[in-house]
Amino acid sequence: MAEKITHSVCVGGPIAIHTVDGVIRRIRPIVLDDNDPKGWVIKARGKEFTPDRKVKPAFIALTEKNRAYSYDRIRYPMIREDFVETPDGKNRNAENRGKSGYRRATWDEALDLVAREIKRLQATYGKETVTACTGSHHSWGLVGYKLSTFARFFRMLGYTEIKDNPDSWEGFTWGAPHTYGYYWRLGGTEAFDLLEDGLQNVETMIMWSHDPDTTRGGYAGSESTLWRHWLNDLGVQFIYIDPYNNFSSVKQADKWFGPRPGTDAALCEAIAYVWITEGSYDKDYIAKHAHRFDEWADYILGKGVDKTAKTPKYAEAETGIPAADIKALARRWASTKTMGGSGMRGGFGGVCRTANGTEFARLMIQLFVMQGMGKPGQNIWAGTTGAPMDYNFWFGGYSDPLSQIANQPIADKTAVNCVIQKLYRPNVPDAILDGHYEWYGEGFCGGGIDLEFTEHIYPEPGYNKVHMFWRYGGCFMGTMLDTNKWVKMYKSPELEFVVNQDIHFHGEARFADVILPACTNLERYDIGELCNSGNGGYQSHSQTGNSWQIVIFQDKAIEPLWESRSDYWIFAQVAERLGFGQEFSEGRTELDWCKRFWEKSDLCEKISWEDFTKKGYYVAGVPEEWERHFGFRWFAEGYPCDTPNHKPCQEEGKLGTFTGKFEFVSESLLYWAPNDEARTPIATYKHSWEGHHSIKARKYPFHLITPHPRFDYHTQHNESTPWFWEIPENRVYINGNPYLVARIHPKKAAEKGIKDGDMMLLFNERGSVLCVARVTYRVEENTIHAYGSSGIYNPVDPGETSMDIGGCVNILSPGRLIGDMVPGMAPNSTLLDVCKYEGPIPDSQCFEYKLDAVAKDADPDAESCKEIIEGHGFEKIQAKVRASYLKKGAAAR
Ligand SMILES: Nc1nc2c(c(=O)[nH]1)N[C@H]1C(S)=C(S)[C@@H](COP(=O)(O)OP(=O)(O)OC[C@H]3O[C@@H](n4cnc5c(=O)[nH]c(N)nc54)[C@H](O)[C@@H]3O)O[C@H]1N2
Ligand SMILES: Nc1nc2c(c(=O)[nH]1)N[C@H]1C(S)=C(S)[C@@H](COP(=O)(O)OP(=O)(O)OC[C@H]3O[C@@H](n4cnc5c(=O)[nH]c(N)nc54)[C@H](O)[C@@H]3O)O[C@H]1N2
Ligand SMILES: [Mo]
Repeated sequence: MAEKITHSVCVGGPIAIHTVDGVIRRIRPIVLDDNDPKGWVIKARGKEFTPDRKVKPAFIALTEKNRAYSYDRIRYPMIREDFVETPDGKNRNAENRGKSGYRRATWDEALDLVAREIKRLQATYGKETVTACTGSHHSWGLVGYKLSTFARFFRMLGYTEIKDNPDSWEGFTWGAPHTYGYYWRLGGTEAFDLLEDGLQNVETMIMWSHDPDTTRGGYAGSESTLWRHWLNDLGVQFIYIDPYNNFSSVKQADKWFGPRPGTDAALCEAIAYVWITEGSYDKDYIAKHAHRFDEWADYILGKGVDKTAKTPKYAEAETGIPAADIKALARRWASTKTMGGSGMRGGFGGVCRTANGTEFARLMIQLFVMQGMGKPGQNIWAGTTGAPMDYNFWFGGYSDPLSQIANQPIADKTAVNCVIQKLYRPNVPDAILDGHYEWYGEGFCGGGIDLEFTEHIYPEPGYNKVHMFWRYGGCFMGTMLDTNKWVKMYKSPELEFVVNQDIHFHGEARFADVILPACTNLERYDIGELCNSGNGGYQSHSQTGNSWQIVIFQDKAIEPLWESRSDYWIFAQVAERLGFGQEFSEGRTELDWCKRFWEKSDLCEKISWEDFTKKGYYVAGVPEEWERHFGFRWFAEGYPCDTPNHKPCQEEGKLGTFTGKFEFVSESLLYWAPNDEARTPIATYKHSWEGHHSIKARKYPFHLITPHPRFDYHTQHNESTPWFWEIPENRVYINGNPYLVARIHPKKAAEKGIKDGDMMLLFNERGSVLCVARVTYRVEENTIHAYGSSGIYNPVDPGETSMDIGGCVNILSPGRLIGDMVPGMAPNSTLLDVCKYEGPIPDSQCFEYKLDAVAKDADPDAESCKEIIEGHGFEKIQAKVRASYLKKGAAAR
């Protein structure tokens, strides 16, 4: 037996992969050895805290074996059965996309077709006729990353780029810079060294729209769970504010507040009201550091244009939280050292993805400012970041332009896109279907606040429209908005040619003319530093979400399965056919590129290439007396900024706002957008355009919230890992189909005649999704909770905008953006109604479509892979999946 242990990083953290005879047997945490450096020690309140000597993956990472051998891997290149390669691109049966079957093709046939179509289309309409887009997330590794390999190929080709919306940060990106700058962190905060500050000083933690045990596993693994247990052991009290009593809250909360979704800004205003009327805020700090505070205070006290005092009673009417509780919360916050924040990094959270997201973000920051933000134990810090690190060791994260194979110095030549026309991701279907679209912003606006106000128009004057879509990943049915519009777009003959390149057969794959099977990052070489997302307009030093700073050689654990190939190989092949193969690869293999990252970073000074690739990882130790740079301390104490990610303004002791102070009346909004109704110069609570005050609420009385899935990383795991479907809080089998669980309050369930375990239809004017009801006091009364951005897209009538039985709740979300000038997504501002579903139980055979498309083992060549799988128990999973799909009659429960 040939046994091997290799290492990798996935979206759920680092893993060690045990293989035997070329087959993955186990996925394990990485356990450090005696040669690795010692961990940091934080001394706090008479105790010492140090991390365990292993690197802890999130549980989603432990599914990597299942994901590699999944039943829904795309195994061969495929071409739509009724696709006709007409010379003018017309009459290609576009309307059948989504329901047509596929035939297996050879790689040569598929790649030749793709190259021919690119040539034809670009010769006819110009370079801009091709557009392409990845998801927000990607398998980990700097070589294969979307900003590396994908970007290199498409920039060299020339194409209409699709700008991502800052989906994780929305309200913070578009709101927070107008209060405290930090546009270069997309409105997120700086949490440097706040783990130590928290352990030493904090008394109360406000976990606002935050479920860290669920979400922090993304990127950092489960490292920070232990830190929050340490805080518990020190007697710190935790307050959770979330319409759903989420998993971390159930485990940890001393108190849970369940506001009506999208009304948190009113809660902020009332907390401020209590502090102002009781005099319990830091007046000296405000006098020194705040701009136009008094005007805002007047507004809170009812002396503003609306003449309404923002009393706890006023907030009770909006949020549903009793006024006495609001007062108690405000008083505890003011009388104890309090830290906290919104969502996974303090500047995220489902609440920032609502129609009121910018206003909440600004008001929440203002509250922390009122208590002296930056003083010991008083800060925005969500208990998930801010571990000590060696700031002098640089390896590079995926958003660093210096760490992408699209650019120098990793490549000899930087790839430059010659097309300036752009599309905006949430509105790609609108642009294609209407032929015209206008929007504000640059997607991610890390380069400056002014970028938020740039105007774009599609098509750009003098440019042609897009006629080819190369979709890399297939998740948008489950992760974008009002997603049935993507169905309509795919069926439009405006798109003459559609390619889908993914690892698993996700929702959009079935709308492609050609499907190209990529392999997982366990089947190719790569390199990456755990949790380092880089400095390219994101949040620098995100590795502080992790206890160990660790760079990993992502060795190839197994050969690509079936006929899948690495994305690099696929792009190199097409580049070859289009005449820029050599320019694309610069003669390098993927392993050669990995070595470039070692060579061009500090890693080469620390460990030889041979030792690094042999051991598989390198841990950068933290010096015993590490440099401390507490987030915001410099500002609170009035010295030039010393945190590692500073800007010139901060060296002068100023914030990145117009005035350099915390702006309670925003000068940047007064300057650029004085009439913007969604985001006013004074941040205020505003009724949602889709909320309980809307006329629509008469018909659709419930708020749907669709947070990030506890049992998935967006669409990447649930769909391909059937054992997740056995978790009763995730899915419940009925008639062989694993239905997503949606949660409803007992009072409302009774009114609707719905019992726990009943089939419950979620519906509004945009579509309907059939779920299984969980009747629970864990949701606020007016809320329906169902994990979003993860559904298995499974319409009963394939290819149509019909009822879905896969839990694809993003079908129900509004396509409307936060404001006319605020192009953020707001999936948590969705109204709908529910009913007990008593219609015919859908025939789960429609799943067969997917299986047929991916699992046809017609060719005997497939045998070797099949043997691998059968020899190691995967056949059982496979059989089970099939049986459950096919089972009819009695419910499987
Ligand atoms: N309702 C609702 N919707 C939301 C959100 C919400 O809170 N609620 N949150 C939003 C947020 S913050 C985010 S980040 C987005 C996430 O939305 P997406 O980024 O769209 O979601 P993923 O499922 O991560 O999509 C990744 C896709 O890329 C593919 N892929 C991964 N690695 C590779 C690779 O190496 N090669 C190839 N070829 N393909 C690969 C995967 O198979 C998958 O199809 O969802 C957003 N949507
Ligand atoms: N397991 C897992 N982990 C992940 C991800 C994943 O898909 N799965 N995705 C990763 C990504 S890309 C990101 S951006 C982060 C996202 O991290 P977050 O933005 O923090 O995650 P969410 O789940 O959207 O929001 C957190 C909480 O907000 C609550 N919430 C929703 N609406 C409201 C509201 O109106 N008011 C209040 N007070 N609370 C509200 C939800 O119930 C949820 O418990 O997570 C990352 N980690
Ligand atoms: Mo995200």
